[in-house]
Amino acid sequence: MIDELTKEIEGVRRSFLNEIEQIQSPEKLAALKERFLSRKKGIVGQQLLKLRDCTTAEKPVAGQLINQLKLFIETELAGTEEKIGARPSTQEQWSDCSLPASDLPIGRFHLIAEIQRQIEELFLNLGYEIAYGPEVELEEYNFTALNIPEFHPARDEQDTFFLDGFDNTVLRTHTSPMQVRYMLAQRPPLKIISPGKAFRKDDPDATHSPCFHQVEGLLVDRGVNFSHLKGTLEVFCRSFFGPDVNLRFRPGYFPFTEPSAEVDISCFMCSGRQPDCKVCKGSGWLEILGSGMVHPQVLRNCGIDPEIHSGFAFGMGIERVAMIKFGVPDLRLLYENDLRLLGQFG
Ligand code: 2NL
Repeated sequence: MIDELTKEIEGVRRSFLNEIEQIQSPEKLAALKERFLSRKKGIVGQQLLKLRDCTTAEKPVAGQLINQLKLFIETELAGTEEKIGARPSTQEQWSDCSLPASDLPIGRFHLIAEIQRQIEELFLNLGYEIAYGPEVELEEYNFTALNIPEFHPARDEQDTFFLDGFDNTVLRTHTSPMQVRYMLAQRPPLKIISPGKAFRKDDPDATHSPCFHQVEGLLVDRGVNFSHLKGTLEVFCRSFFGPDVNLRFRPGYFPFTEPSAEVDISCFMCSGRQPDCKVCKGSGWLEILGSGMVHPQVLRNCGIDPEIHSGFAFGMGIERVAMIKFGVPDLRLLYENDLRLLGQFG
C-alpha cells in the first residue's frame, strides 16, 4: 500500500510541476491552486482520503508523505505567485512593525464643544467657577425667578417644550436657571459661568435650531456696577476675537436685567473699513452678546438683598459665536456630521 501511494504522490508532484511551469497569469495560477489544494475536491485532499485504506502502522508514514506533498505545492505556488506578480515580493512587503501606525483617524472635539471649552478656560482664568445644570428644569427657575411674567410669549406652548406628565417642568430655554440655583445655594460674592444646551420650539433654519448651546455669566458682589460688566466683556471679547476689537453697548431689553445692553464687537475682519465685507456686511459691527445688571427683583427671588449686593450678567449663543468667528453660513451644517466641514475645526 505504501509503495503504491509513494508512486502516486510522485506522479501528482510531477504533474503539478509540469503544469505550474507553463502558468503565466494569476487567474490560471488560482485555478491550479484550487484544483490541487481545495479542501474537499482537491487532488491533495483525495490523497488524504486514501489514508483510510492504510494499516495503523502505515498511517503515520503515509500522512507524512501527503503533508510533504502539500507543503511542496504550497511553496511552489507562493514562488510562482511572486514570479508572475500575483502578489508583491517579500522585499516589497517588508515592513518595520516597530514603527507607529500611520493614518489612524484621530477624533477631535466638535466645533461647538471646542468653543465652549475655550470660553470656559478664559473665564476660569478670570476666577470664575463653572456651573453646569440640568436640562430639564422647573418652570419656577426657568421663568418665574427670572422675572419672566406669566403671559410672556416665552411661556407659550408655541415657544417652549413642556414635559407631558411632569407638572411645572420644561426643557430649559436658556442656561440662566442654573444661575438661579447657584444664587439660591450660595452667598455672594459669586462668579460663575453656566454653559450648556438650551431648547426652544423653533423650526430649524440657517440661524435657528430647537437645541442650541449657550454660555451665560453671572457676577454678584457688593458695589458691582456697569463698568465692571463693560471691563469684563472687553477682556473676554479681546481674548476671544483678537486684541484690536472694540465694543459697542446698545440699550436692550431682558426681563432679568435692568439696565440691559446688546453688545457688538467691531468687525475683526475689516474693522469697519470695507463696505463689501462678507463678515459684517459692511456695517462694521457684529452682535454677539446680551447683558445687563441683574434685576433687583431677580436678586430678591434668589434670596439676595439688592440693597447690599448687585451683579451683572451676560449670555451668548455658542452657535452664533462659531458662525461669526469661522464664517459658517448655515447653523444646520454644524449638526450634519459631515467631516468635510467638522474636520476643519477642533
Ligand atoms: C442673550 C442674552 C442674557 C442674562 C442672559 C441672566 C441670568 C441671571 C440673571 C440675570 Cl440668573 N441675567 N442672564 C442676562 C442678560 C442677557 O442673555 O442674548 N443670550 C443668548
